Amino acid sequence: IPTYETLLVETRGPVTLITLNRPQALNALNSQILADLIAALGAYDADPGQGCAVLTGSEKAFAAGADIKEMMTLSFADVFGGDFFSGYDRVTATRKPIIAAVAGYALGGGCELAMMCDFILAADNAKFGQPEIKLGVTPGMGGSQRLTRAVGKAKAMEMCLTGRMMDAVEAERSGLVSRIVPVSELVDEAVKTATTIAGMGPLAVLANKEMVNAAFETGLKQGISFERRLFHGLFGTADQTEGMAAFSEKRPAKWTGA
Ligand code: CO8
Repeated sequence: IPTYETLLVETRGPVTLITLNRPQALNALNSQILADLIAALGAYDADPGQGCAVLTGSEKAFAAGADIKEMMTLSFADVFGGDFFSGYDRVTATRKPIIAAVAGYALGGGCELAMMCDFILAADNAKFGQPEIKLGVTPGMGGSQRLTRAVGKAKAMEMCLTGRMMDAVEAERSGLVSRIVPVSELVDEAVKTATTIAGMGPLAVLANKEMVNAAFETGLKQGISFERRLFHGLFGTADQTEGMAAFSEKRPAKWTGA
């Protein structure tokens, strides 16, 4: 595994654990973190031995936002001309699953990065927010759209307009996170969940991720049609034959990804 300036990357069996590591700035997302993340996620996606990734930060902060100090002197020409933040599209282009394991602050771009992952497991001390309005700007990495789809207009609008934070209990109640776990168990629980996913048939994992994402991106009729066609397509795979045979023979399936 290559080493990165702003990330710690390790594998735990079939799980790639990526830890944001700029503790001096509460993991504020600067251009080096983006470059490192793109490289690490690309390597994960390309490695057939890896089936699920976990993206986490520290106990104090998943990430406290885009790096304000790096951003403060940029002009309109810089950000529009350079399509600032568009590099994060590479995170959502990752085909294999990524679980965000969030402890502490997930603010601004940090909340947006967590929402780019496939689902969020929250530690009991997690705090989510889109405080950009306090800096005279708005979310710029998808927050206004993904937060609204996740928690509905009322909460998303209030959070974007006031910059208030949502704690883990409210985030779970609102559908922003799948579960809450004690902060000391967060990474282990996320790796355990990722190990379960990595133990599934790899083609079925890709198909399930694509179709749940389609629910975010298409209308109902189109989404249901997309689901059905992908479901049909899996009947062309050896893993469908094996998975159903294993069930009827009461034994674990042996996936080949074929
Ligand atoms: N950027 C840069 N540095 C940061 C950031 C950040 N987002 N957050 C924290 N830091 C730094 C602090 O400056 C401090 O550094 P130093 O020790 O050198 O002064 C260090 O991290 C520790 O932070 P604090 O001392 O502030 O720690 P506290 O525990 O007192 O407070 C908070 C923690 C509440 C998280 C506080 O740090 C904070 O409010 N941070 C900023 C949160 C924020 O506003 N995030 C949104 C940023 S904007 C964004 O993400 C998207 C912008 C979209 C623009 C679109 C353009 C196209």
